[in-house]
Amino acid sequence: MKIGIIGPSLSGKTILFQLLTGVSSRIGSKGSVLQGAARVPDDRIEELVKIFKPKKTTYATVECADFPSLGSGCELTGETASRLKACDALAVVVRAHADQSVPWPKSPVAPDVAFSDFLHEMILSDLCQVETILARNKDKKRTADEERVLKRCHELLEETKPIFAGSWGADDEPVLKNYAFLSSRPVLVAINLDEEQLQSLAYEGRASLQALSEENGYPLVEFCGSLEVEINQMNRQEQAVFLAEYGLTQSGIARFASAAYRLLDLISFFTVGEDEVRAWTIASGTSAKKAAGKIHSDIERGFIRAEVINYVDFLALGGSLKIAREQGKLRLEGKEYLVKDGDIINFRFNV
Ligand SMILES: Nc1nc2c(ncn2[C@@H]2O[C@H](COP(=O)(O)OP(=O)(O)OP(=O)(O)O)[C@@H](O)[C@H]2O)c(=O)[nH]1
Ligand SMILES: [Mg+2]
Repeated sequence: MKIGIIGPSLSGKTILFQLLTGVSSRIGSKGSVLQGAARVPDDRIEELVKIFKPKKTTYATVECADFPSLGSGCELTGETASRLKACDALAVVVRAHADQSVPWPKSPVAPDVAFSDFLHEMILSDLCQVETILARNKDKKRTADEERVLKRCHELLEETKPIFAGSWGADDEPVLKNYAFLSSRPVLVAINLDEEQLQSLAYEGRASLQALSEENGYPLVEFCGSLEVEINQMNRQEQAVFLAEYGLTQSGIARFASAAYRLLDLISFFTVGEDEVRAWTIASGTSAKKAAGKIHSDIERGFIRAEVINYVDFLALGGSLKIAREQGKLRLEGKEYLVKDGDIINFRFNV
């Protein structure tokens, strides 16, 4: 599962990507897509570390890809569109700050205009594809599901709506997945502000960005690229004091990573102990047996039972596995159990 960072040129994509992943863009040549993993902040991990004092701590991560810039109208070439399809979600970075030292590709563009340009490009690219499919395969037999989904996609796109904004049922999902239209992906809108805008949350285009976000179900993250660079150099305590001045509790990078994780519909389960406290990433709706396979294929193969307690219940019991066990609060779950976000799991297996 991967989120692609895209947007008009000089909007702040690479700065965001570098701070998220620690990967320097100088490694890649111009025009290539760089990949890296961003740590997903999690207060629960921090609590678990206090309790278990492990030798090692491992956070969940989310895969990010930094794309080369789009033109000033966010034109999507066929090549970029197909490269973006390798991503499960998109983060569109648009610029609200007007810092003179950062040039505009042509003339200044308000962030809502830039975002709706991108949205239209994505819709147009899908519309072309849907029409080609519908025309090319006129006499080809399609299943009723395919026919219905394609028609509905066509309707939405003609109304300039992304496919993601449609209401889809379980029968539609496999078809949508198969065609992999760009606008069927969830989108995060990341708005690069200057410091004053971050403080006042007043900038041109904010209201219409919020309307677009609401209409389509796209979350927004507001950040200030240059401030994030400073925050990145501070220790935890300094960060907290600094962020409080902006009425924030988390850096833009942290908010972005969390939002990307949610957008990709990922959840975490934990394994705990003196050696390691670790978050493991799974898609929501993953069974206990499959989740075990994340740790090791042997554990999946030899799966017997999962001993489970949710983080919330664990904390309510004073953070003691011993007490949880004594009180019978460690549930034994079978292989079909659907793992919940925050489950602390000990897998019992046989090799
Ligand atoms: N003043 C100011 N400058 C910023 C901010 N965010 C990014 N920049 C600067 O803007 C320039 C472009 O940032 P990048 O992160 O490289 O933007 P990009 O979208 O990756 O650019 P391309 O890949 O060339 O399209 C850099 O010089 C950054 O230092 C910000 O919040 N404020
Ligand atoms: Mg860049």
